[in-house]
Amino acid sequence: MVRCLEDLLNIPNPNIKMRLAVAAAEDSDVMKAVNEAKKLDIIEPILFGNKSKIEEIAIQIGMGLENIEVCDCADLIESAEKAVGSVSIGNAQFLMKGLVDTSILLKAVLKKERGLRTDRLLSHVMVYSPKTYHKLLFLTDGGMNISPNLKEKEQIIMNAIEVARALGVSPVKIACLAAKEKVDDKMEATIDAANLVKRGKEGIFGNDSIVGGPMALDLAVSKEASRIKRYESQIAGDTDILMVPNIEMGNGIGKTLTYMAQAESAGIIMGAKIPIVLVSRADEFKSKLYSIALGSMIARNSNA
Ligand code: COD
Repeated sequence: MVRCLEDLLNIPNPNIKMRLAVAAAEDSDVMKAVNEAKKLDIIEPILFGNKSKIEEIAIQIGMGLENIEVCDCADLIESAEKAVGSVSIGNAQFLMKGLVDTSILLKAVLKKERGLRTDRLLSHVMVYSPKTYHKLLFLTDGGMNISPNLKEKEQIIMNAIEVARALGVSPVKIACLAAKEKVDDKMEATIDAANLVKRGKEGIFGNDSIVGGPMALDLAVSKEASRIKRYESQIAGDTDILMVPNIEMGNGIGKTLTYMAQAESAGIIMGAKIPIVLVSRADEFKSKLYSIALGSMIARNSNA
């Protein structure tokens, strides 16, 4: 079981290394993380982007490019297209966002002709290890789906459960967040949360998961708050996955964990044929390294 994100760097590696295509690799922290992951034998990288900038950064950070494929691209769109193209044809087993905008990369992934879509929704899953919480905390979806409907939320939960299970979480406890605990006709998040709990009881998320909600964030992560508010739930104060109703709440909780609680993190997009490592450009080197390790583990699981 993975108890902290550092554990991701110590998962025994089989002989086959996963090849990672990095879109717009010309970023110092991205290249440092890629270099470290290569040294740890987690990946074999292919770098797409502005070749002269990549070479310049490689010198600055002491990264040898002798055995690394570097593909020169004219701009960010070409970097995204070519990196996506390399996973489409099987040259790489997973993809990472470098300096390119999230939406540019995701639009390239979503093009039908690339063959990377499945019948599932693509969604973003973050994993945090806040010092103030007793276990890893998963957050979804603060990175891709802007305002998902009920059906999309079901798939967002399924994608996050897949990541939690890959890290050994069992049972998986999912809190469907809203602004309050009672269903309110004026608040769609509360209505959807109640429906998701119902769907969970019907078994669509598997036997090993418990869905709760609607609930506010304090009840999801604090037993004390739940006791004071007399809120009874198997998952109160012991949530694994925070499922947010929209991208703004997800983005806000994620940035708060990073900047106010100094929580380390890893981020990934699930639901495509391959995992996509997606972290904010401002995220530090460690977060990028953990995300690569997480992506490599998921890619290995799906190639096994
Ligand atoms: N999963 C699977 N297919 C999808 C998804 C998804 N999540 N989203 C769209 N599609 C399919 C649609 O069914 C359609 O066939 C095609 O892709 C295009 O759909 P559009 O026109 O709705 O999508 P786009 O290309 O305009 O936008 C998709 C994005 C993911 C780019 C968009 O939703 C987006 O910009 N999300 C926010 C990303 C972001 O900026 N995050 C910032 C925080 S890091």
